[in-house]
Amino acid sequence: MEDQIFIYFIGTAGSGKTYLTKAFSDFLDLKKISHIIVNLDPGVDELPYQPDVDVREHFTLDSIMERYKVGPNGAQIIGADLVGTITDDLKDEIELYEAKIVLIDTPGQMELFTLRRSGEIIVRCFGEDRSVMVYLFDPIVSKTPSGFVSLVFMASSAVFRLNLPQIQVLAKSDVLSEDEIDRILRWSLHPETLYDDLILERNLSLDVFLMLKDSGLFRPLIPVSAMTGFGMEDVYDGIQETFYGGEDL
Ligand SMILES: Nc1nc2c(ncn2[C@@H]2O[C@H](COP(=O)(O)OP(=O)(O)OP(=O)(O)O)[C@@H](O)[C@H]2O)c(=O)[nH]1
Ligand SMILES: [Mg+2]
Repeated sequence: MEDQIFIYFIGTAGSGKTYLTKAFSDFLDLKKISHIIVNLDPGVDELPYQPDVDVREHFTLDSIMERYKVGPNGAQIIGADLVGTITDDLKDEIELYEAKIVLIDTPGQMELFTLRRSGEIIVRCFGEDRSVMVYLFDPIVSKTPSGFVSLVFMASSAVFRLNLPQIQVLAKSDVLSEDEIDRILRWSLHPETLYDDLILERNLSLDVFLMLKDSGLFRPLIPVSAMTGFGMEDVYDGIQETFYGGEDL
């Protein structure tokens, strides 16, 4: 379907991808925008949403462990690689729906999607010009300057690998105090304040920091909460901005 948009939710394990996928889907429901959810995590037991397309219809972590006689970590890697072999099937299943937006919930550990070839294969197969990633910053990791910088590096690696536009969100912002949120947002908007805080905690060469800053990979973080629905409109605006320069989808 032309004009279909693919939104990939990507972040470290437990950062809130699955619940944010659900919260954004609820928001699109309210706006009456047709969309579907694709679950790419073969290891998940329970989901807070009903996936329209589900990798578990093809294989699960348990089926891989049994078939290949491997433990859970090995099965995760095999599962990530197997996804790359069924992309055409998934694409056919997605096309049956003719939905305007396709929300894609990616597997637990982000490296399974960003570092293994299958992530790239999926993005290319589904259509890279119509795709954007929402990168989740874990709220607890984001609280310290070194944690925040580490997440910027990880977000950068996802852009570098998948070559997609990226919207950065501060996930589960309801677990942070207002002061904490303000401080983290300030770092994302004015990275020089981050450097000042960072050198109190860790020794990072100014050259490395300036390289990161000048790479353009610091984005204004959008605070969101899947729990309260906070920030969904801002994420939506960010996506519109990416594709239509701000015009409504
Ligand atoms: N307080 C709060 N908790 C949240 C929010 N979003 C998710 N959680 C909780 O955080 C935990 C992990 O959330 P998930 O959405 O499953 O995270 P994930 O990134 O999909 O996790 P994996 O796929 O297992 O890596 C769950 O127990 C959620 O209840 C949020 O906005 N606020
Ligand atoms: Mg998940």
